[in-house]
Amino acid sequence: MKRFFALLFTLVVFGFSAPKIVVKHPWIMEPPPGPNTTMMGMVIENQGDEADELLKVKTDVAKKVELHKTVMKDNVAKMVPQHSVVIPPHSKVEFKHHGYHVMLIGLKKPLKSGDKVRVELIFKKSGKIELEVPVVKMHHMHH
Ligand SMILES: [Cu+2]
Repeated sequence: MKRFFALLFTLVVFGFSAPKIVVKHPWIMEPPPGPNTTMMGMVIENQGDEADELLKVKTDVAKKVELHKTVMKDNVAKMVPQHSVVIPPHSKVEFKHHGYHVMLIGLKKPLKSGDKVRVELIFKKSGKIELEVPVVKMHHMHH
């Protein structure tokens, strides 16, 4: 019996490959005057041996949150909603103005630089990751 547990332990520790998600440098852009919408960026790093997938982003400050990807079409930048974003093993995906980003649509209160916003990321395998995301001022809006 002891040997069985030792074997099981070995399998769990060394035989189990999994994604390992680390989120770095999250930010939310201080919304420009006008549209009640802003953008969130971050770097999602997967240090594990298996891919993971960002399925959903949740926050109380916006009515709706969407995953977007900016693509060039006929020389015009267009934002295309994404169902999910795959984070391959041993790599990182940067969320920023161009490329992938998180769109916060229908802000329920004004966000000012210096504010902190609670955001939940939901991954297919890693589950829920909670973040405190600072609101920052940006000088250029590439959108
Ligand atoms: Cu967008």
